[in-house]
Amino acid sequence: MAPARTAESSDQSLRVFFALWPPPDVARRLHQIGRPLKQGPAARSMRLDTLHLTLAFVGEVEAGRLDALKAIGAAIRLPSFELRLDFIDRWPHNDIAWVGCSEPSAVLPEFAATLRDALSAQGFPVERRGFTPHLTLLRKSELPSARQAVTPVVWPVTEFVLVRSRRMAHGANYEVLARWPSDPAAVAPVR
Ligand code: 2AM
Repeated sequence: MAPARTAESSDQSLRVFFALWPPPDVARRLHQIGRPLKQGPAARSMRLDTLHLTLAFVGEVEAGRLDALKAIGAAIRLPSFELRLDFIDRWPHNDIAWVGCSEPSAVLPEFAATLRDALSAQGFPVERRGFTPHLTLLRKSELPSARQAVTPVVWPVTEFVLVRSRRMAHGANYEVLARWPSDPAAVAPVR
């Protein structure tokens, strides 16, 4: 008989990414923005508990490499900062409706770049396409592809997380594997 495999045996592969996860009150306000936007028969709202802003999508990794990912997260300091999400838009290439910042803080792209460099240096595949900070509200949306201002939602960012994604029949299910608090004293990403 083949040896039993535990849920996290080292040859198991996991789909993972680094993200900012909104606190419950921010998630609720963002979810409320998405609700009236559900245009089109196939449009699907992201569930309240799944809202996030991706910093670096890593993709499938061997479970045995999780410690290396956690070491990367632990070695980078995220400055504390505020995100002011104030418009919605839709990308025609993938039909997602998302919320973004018209005046993005420089911290976010700098931090995402630092994270991606660290991942790359450890041999993890990272997407090199430009980083557009966005938080997906709807998939398969038929919202017009034109920016629309929304009542700003201010998100005090106090941590970043490593997340596992499992694809289920009803959509993705996310599990936070590790979290790192931001550093109020840091002014730029430090590695
Ligand atoms: P999205 O919100 O723009 O779809 C988990 O899949 C998260 O990683 C999603 O939030 C998704 O962003 C993001 N992501 C970035 N690149 C991805 C890729 N190549 N495949 C799947 N998800 C990706």
